[in-house]
Amino acid sequence: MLNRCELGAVKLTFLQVIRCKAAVAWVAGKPLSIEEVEVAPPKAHEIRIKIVATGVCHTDLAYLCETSKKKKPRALPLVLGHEGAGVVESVGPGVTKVSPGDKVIPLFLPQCGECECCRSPKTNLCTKNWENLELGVLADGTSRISCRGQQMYQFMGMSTFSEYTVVGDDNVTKICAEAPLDRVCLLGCGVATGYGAPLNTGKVEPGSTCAVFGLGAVGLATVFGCKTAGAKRIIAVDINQDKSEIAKSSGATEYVNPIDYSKPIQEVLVELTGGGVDYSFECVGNVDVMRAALESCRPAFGTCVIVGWTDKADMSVSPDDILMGRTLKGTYFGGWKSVESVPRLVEKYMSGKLPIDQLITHTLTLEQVNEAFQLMTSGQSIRTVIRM
Ligand code: CXF
Ligand code: ZN
Repeated sequence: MLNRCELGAVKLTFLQVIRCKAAVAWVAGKPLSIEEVEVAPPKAHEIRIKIVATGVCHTDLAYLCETSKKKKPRALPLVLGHEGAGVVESVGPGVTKVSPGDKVIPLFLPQCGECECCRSPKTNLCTKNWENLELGVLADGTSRISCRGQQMYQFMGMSTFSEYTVVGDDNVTKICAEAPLDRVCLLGCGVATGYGAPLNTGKVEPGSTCAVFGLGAVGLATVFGCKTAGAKRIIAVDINQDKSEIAKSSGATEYVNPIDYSKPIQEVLVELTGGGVDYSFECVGNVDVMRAALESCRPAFGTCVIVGWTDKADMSVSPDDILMGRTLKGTYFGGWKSVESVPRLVEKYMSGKLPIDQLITHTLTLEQVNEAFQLMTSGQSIRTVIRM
């Protein structure tokens, strides 16, 4: 039984539904539309976040526009966005790790700390609530965002293209109070994924030769990760010549444009390196580029890491390439155990050891989210950040 003093400590708060703006995907492949949505209070073990900034990642657009090869069609209507940062507005019962006012980054990959994967040092792929996150709902099978009475799916349980969202408490991490949210939001996906790929998944060794395919935010963070790992040669590959300078300032030692050659880029790289690279990274999400990246690796011990996301087609691999000692791996969220690692990556950024600013070429409003997609597909932007 509670005594008077304990009773006095019990705070009863009645949380209200919040009406705010969100970018809604009603139809696959069509522009998002800005709507007034209702964001319900957080239930047990959930956190309602005021999103301050969100990056626009290529996966948001690919998910909206590409048809999955898997049998399931995309669940619509949907609120996209999975690279956000914000401030805790309220918490549901049972939440202990954050309080209102804390700065946080929502995480599409949870870290529950309890599942078999969380307990293993071999992987970061927490299995908590996995099916629901993929479906676009929270742990109880529903979403907290609705529009004119209709439930909206929450992309990967996130929906950062909304002024407010609700996420599970294993899908969030508290970061330092000084962090600029319109920069560190990129640690919610692109920069964490790219930077971790060579360090955690490829395990690039000092003196190695690396090739990075695709020089968006993920690819450039991968280049920087290769540099951090001590790679001697880092060959940046992209069909957009405009990327060559930023690739070099991110740590690339060479830039190669496949358009400049009549033969396949893998043959060019094998020749350039006298047999193939030690490590290659596919940061596009294109199955033909994935094959090229694998074939760029040297036999015997070359490793190819798939970093870019797609589910629209199968990739083809010649068994002979694998038989001859090449390793094909994939990375999800750069191999980072999310909750514990993202605050450290924020600290790294704050101390100047992890560049993010140069990747942010455009800052727009939520109303301009479709322009952000256009800037991305036309190759004009590296990352657009939406400030709410
Ligand atoms: C994706 C992978 C699929 C879920 C959302 C995030 N990675 C990078 O964009
Ligand atoms: Zn992403």
